[in-house]
Amino acid sequence: MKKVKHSLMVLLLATSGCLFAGNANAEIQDASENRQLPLVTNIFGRQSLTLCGQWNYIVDPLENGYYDYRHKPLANGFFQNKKPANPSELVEYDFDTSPTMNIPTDWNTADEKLFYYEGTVWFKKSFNYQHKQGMRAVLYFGAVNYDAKVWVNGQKVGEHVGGFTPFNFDVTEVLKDGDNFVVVKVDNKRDQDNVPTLNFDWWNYGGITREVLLAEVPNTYIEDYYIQLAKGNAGLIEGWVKLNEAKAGVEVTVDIPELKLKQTLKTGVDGKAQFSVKAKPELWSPEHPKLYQVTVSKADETLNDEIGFRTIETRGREILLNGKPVFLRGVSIHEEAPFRQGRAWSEADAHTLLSWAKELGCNYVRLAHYPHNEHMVREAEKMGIMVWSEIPVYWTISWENPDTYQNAEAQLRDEITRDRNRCAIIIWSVANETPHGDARDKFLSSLAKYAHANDPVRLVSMAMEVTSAQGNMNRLQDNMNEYVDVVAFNEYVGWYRDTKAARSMVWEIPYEKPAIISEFGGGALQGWHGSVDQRFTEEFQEDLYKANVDMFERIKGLAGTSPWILMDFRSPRRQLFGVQDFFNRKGLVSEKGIKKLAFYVMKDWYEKKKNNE
Ligand code: GCB
Repeated sequence: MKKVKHSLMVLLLATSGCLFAGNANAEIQDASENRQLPLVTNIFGRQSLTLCGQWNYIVDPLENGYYDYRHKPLANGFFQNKKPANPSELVEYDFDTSPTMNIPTDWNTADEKLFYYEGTVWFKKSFNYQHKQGMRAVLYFGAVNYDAKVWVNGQKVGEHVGGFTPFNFDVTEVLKDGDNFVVVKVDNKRDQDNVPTLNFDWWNYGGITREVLLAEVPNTYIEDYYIQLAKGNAGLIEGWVKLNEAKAGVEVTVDIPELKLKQTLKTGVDGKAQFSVKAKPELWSPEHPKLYQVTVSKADETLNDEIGFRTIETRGREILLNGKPVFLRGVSIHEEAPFRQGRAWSEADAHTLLSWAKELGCNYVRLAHYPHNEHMVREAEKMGIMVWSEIPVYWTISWENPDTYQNAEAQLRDEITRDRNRCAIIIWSVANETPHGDARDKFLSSLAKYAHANDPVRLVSMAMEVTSAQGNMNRLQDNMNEYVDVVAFNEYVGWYRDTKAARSMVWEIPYEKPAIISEFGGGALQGWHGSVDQRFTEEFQEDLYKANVDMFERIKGLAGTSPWILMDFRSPRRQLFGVQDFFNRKGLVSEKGIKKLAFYVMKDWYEKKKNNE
């Protein structure tokens, strides 16, 4: 059997500048098993059949459906969805009589027996399909945490690692008219070399956590497009349309009727058509989140989108939105479902979380610590909220492992590909709280360069740590300062350090760049009241916030803040019985949606900041 690496690797090598060469995914056995396609963007704007809903599942802690008793991969694993041919045949599993889960969901909250489970679960969905002449079928997953192996009608179509980015396969050749089935083996075991690594402060929700779709596209289709303002130029819209094939002379059109702007273009030999056109769009901003209807089409294909136009730049220590200085009144958010717990994934989840952010006075959110679902970003855009989007390069990744680097870069690539037309996104963040060192510097600077090379307009940042604090003097020092546009750092004055000292703290940020406090905060159990000296009371948290905002007034060049965090979230690291109960309690809002006292401290401060602008 011919061994091939996953196509992801080929793509990665082509784009990474080869600083780190490696294979982000496991080896797969045969070329016919790899049907992964570059990401098809604007998936919700395409003709598609939903594969959301009830999927049968089988919990498989020993991967018995994948390996034989010698731990060799089975030719006849659960992916065959086998049925006994006669009553005497032994088949020790049956998807159709197994329980079901309503996808998308995480298994930890969908089945209480799986609350702490980390391992393999098999999922199966049957569906009906009729092939249409001249069309291709693309099987799309919004996200699967963490390792997904996918089969259609018993044939392997590919694999993917990384729990928060979309991926898709061309399944045209393996579908048949009538009944079909897809089987996914999902494994969320943590590993040192993964991204994120073994240790992180959030729940490792496993499963098919975002939508699954079967999209239909013409044989030659519009794979991707980019339509945004040129860097720093509010009068020039530029972009490109890219086909899935390197086919020259195909006519494609970009139409923005409200701007009376219609560009008819021809693809070049690379299958790409570029344009650049003068325009005077109303600019998108938190006060005026104007979006335009945009149509990208060719003879047999029409894609509709809503796109906003804004410029984002820095000048000295300022961030400029549409050429004007803006203070980022933010809050950090985990992709954690309000009220019901579990992974958030829907438009409704996004709306609830972002409405709380709005109520807090936010014009900006930090979507921590991984790319959130597409609805979250689109909803933020509609609501006029700027976004920091992040990949889970968190704490102590395997800096020296080329596969780990390739994995991180692939996640960054897919995050940018999915959201490059979302004007709400102003910052790509490549890391959170990483330990200083040469290998880490090489890893992170490569990611920052990659982000800049793949997105000509947005800013790049990362959440750093304060490394030198002496007495009341804090100094930010990080070699990565030269690779980022915005320096950001997490500080926990009043919680992990220097309790009650924030009011006398002095900060020195020795870089002529805007600075954001990407995290600060402390825990409180909603409804627990007591003295300002009593940890975990609402009063302690409230006082910590008062002292911190007082301190912020004295930080030169402070361009924004995103307190940690909007809502209490599940974390296995938070074990204090009766207080944490596996929740990180640093939320300004409880998991039940009740606001804590500190919420109002931040709200008042943001109101003042806004009025002073
Ligand atoms: C941090 C991390 C964040 C944690 C938070 C905490 O610095 O970036 O992921 O949840 O602190 O609560 O300790």
